[in-house]
Amino acid sequence: MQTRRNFLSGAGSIAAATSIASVSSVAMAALPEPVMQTKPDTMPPLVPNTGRPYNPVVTLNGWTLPWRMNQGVKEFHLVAEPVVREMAPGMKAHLWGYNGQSPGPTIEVVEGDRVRIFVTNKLPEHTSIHWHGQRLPNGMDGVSGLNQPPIHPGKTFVYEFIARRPGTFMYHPHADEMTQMAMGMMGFWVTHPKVKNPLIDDVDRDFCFLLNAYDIDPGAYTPKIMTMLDFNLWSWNSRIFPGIDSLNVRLNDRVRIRIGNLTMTNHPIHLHGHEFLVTGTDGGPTPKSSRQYEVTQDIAVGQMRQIEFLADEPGDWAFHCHKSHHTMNAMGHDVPTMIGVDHRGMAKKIAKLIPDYMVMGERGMADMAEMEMPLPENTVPMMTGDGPFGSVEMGGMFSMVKVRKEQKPGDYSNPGWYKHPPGEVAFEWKGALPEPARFAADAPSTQQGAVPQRGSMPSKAVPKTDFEVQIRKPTSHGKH
Ligand SMILES: [Cu+2]
Repeated sequence: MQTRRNFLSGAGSIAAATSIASVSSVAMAALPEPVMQTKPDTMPPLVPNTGRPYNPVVTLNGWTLPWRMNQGVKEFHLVAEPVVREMAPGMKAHLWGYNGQSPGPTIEVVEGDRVRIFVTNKLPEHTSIHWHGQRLPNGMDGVSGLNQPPIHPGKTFVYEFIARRPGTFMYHPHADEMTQMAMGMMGFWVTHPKVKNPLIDDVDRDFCFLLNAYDIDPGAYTPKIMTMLDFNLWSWNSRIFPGIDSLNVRLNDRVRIRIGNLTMTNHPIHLHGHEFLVTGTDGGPTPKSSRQYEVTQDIAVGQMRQIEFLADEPGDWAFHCHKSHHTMNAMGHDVPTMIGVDHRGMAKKIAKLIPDYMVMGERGMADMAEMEMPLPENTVPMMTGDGPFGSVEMGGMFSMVKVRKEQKPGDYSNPGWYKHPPGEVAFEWKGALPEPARFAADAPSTQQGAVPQRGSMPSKAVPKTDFEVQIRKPTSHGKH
């Protein structure tokens, strides 16, 4: 639950106001009380009530950190600490993060804001924070050892700089980075434009999330920090499908999605049913002349991308990483390919010894999605997610953009499954199937040694019984 103790509440009793006034110089010098959040739900946008106005973002399965204004400076308080993150219903991970969550809260400011961030270290080892992508004084860049001494456990450091350019940014430690990022320490940062920027369009909905990855054995709780590539949980904001909320929008909304990649590999992020423009990268808004419509945008390690589209097609549109191993949960690795292998005889023999023996994967892996297999405690199936037509057979980096006519402006709640108009769903063909026509090359195909002529095209349908294949095996010493 969110605890925003007294520092944000404007209206208080006279007694409270008096006591604040009487201690103001002390109170103003003190740190802002840290705000904590432990729920993994997508929180509604934090509409600014102090400072310059802007259209706030919505952090997928996350939240925005409240601030206090102190003599014109926006003050935030981040607490680096161990956290418990529910990655999906049924699976919790013991991670490190900020203010009760991994990732940490999103920080939203306006171009030109002076920002002061207090960072308290409650980890068992030192840390620091690098403000990825920002223009700032060198000593505020957060590389431990290079720009500053490390923040030791129990200590608080202060970072202060002006948010000089609008755009999409991230924050993460630059101290024992491999461990701390593998443990989930990262967060999002959005700097909104101060005045109307010709390259930054107004949008109705502005979503953001980080791509991250963990290696947690089924049944375990803590990530293996030495893993470099072979992660088994591919997540968005430390959530895996079906734990990732859908992005719910109103029909004809202009939608922006900001994505940052802090995994160890690239992710081609793919949206169904719409084309989008890449309107921003690490360096800021893209020139309009460089924009082209896409349906997939690859996001490399350490990069941020902003995509924008008009949500003008109603429905539940898949939105996912296009690496098919990244839309799977744990257990996806080290399973031999069994497609086409007939296990029936062997399975029968083994079943005599082990009555519950089950063969996996001989008809593809789809069986896995619906199989009632006993899972170890604290894990989720490799592919799962009940849809209106059965299992979605997905995991990991998968969600949906739900476009609805009835969705109210500002309503981010899940509208449920799309109700397809009659005649607009793929259906089973119940009629007869014609015999498939088969083609052969013009060159004589049954004559030994015949080679199809260059440029010869298949042109003639022949019955399949005439089709013959010549195989010549090379001998061990290379002679025929
Ligand atoms: Cu991916």
